[in-house]
Amino acid sequence: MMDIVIVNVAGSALVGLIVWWFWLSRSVARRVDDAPITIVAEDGVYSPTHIEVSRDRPIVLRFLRKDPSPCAAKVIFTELGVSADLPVGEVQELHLEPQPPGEYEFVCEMHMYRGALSVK
Ligand SMILES: [Cu+2]
Repeated sequence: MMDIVIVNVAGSALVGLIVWWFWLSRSVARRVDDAPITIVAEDGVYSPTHIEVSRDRPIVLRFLRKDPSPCAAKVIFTELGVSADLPVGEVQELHLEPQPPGEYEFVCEMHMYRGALSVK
């Protein structure tokens, strides 16, 4: 009887964690229309991971690569055909053409770093 209770509690906690994770990972989208923010590449993640901008407006993104490993050396916007070299410890500003609404992925060359640009 006690075993079943423990399993249920653990199960609920796990479900809760998964829900929280997905909800959180969507909710941390950062709007960058008015004040460009800096996307930091460190420890295998871009932070923030999810950027939100308005449609049909020029997009300015700043990248700061803190990870010295070659993995983080390049950022690639797959759908947009845009890529940029990221020098270590230096802010690199990227100017993108206005885009129609959609979800645009940005990754490192090995696709270990992953981020999403939402145009709304
Ligand atoms: Cu990489």
